[in-house]
Amino acid sequence: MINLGKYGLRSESYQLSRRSFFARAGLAAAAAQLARLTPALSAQGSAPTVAGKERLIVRSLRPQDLETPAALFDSWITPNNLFYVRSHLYTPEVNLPEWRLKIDGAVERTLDLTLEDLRQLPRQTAVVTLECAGNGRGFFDPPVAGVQWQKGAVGTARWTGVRLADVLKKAGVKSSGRYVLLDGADGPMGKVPDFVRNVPLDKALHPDTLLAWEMNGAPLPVPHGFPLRAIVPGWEGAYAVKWLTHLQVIEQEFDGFFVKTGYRYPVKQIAPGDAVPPEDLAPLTGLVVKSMITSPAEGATVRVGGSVTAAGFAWAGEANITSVDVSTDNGSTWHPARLGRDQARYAWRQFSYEWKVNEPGSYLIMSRATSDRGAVQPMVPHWNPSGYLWNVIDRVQVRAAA
Ligand SMILES: Nc1nc2c(c(=O)[nH]1)N[C@H]1C(S)=C(S)[C@@H](COP(=O)(O)O)O[C@H]1N2
Ligand SMILES: [Mo]
Repeated sequence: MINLGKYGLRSESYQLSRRSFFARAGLAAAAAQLARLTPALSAQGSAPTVAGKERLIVRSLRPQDLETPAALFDSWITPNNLFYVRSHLYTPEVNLPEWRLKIDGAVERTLDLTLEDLRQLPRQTAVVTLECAGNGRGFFDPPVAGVQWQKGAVGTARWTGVRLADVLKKAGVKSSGRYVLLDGADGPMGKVPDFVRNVPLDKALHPDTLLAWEMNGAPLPVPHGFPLRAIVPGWEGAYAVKWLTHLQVIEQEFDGFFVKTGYRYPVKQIAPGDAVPPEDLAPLTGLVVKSMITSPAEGATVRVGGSVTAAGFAWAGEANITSVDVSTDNGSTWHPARLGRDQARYAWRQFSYEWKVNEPGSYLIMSRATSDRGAVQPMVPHWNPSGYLWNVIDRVQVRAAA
């Protein structure tokens, strides 16, 4: 199916659903519209790319939504050039000499900080897995409007900066403060409102919550929020506000689209396709237990008589991974995978399982992670209207040939 999201024709939450679009326009009309809007592209007959991110799947060029192909994840730390990008709005250009971080609201002192000011505070580094709440949205049935992410709107980086708590301490949070509003330099775009988020005060004051200016030892790359972004570890990616310019301590939940409407999840189980009244939706917070097979690749051919390493990554937000089990027989039997040595709180674990391939045929390799809070990946998705938190047992189909 042609993915229109790939060509920047839509933005999450504002676009037509795949179903209604194709019902109205039909495939041929969609292709014609595509060709009109992207003449250079159809002339070359090749997919668009973004400088420095050439190996990523372009879900949208402007705003920039880039997905990492699952087969390219092969290290605990995701290199910056392979790290997914999710932006609701156009990427802002920030001029560092003019840039300031303003802190106001329910505080004793309003602050206006330069990056140099921030660098005077105690430095903090952490390896944290960042995942978009919409990762896997493309797998939901019935389909859900929004960027049709598959497996790769996730990555793990080493972030360096300061504790958000230390910055808030400098300002002096008043006892009436309940949330910290986070706003970046990106601004509204057509019908898409400004991207503003808020973090409950206890998570904002948690010593692991950061304002980061470095990603894997380099200054934050522009698509990832130069010069400063939030890292709210274990929580879905939309809390990690990029291009930060403004923190405000507020006394009640922020009344804007990306808090009151976006990033909300049903509080009770619903049937696939059902509408959910707003009072039955609550803000997303932590990521859920999940695993992803990155090798062998989907559709690969493996050798009968040989041994195949089934490998991937598993994560569970604020919880820790205790085990990953792998099945190669449609889920009849499960075998514990070996977990990689690299670990950090809030970071994914690598896993691998040596599979002896005895018979030719078609095989489904599956991975199922369990967390230290007893959560296990489900067999069946928890469908929800915005397509958040896909975490069904992962699967890769391969063929074994002599
Ligand atoms: N200012 C701003 N911050 C933002 C966003 C945005 O659109 N604007 N997108 C958020 C979302 S939805 C995600 S998943 C992460 C993605 O971070 P990345 O692009 O560095 O991977 O950034 C978050 N921070
Ligand atoms: Mo996201």
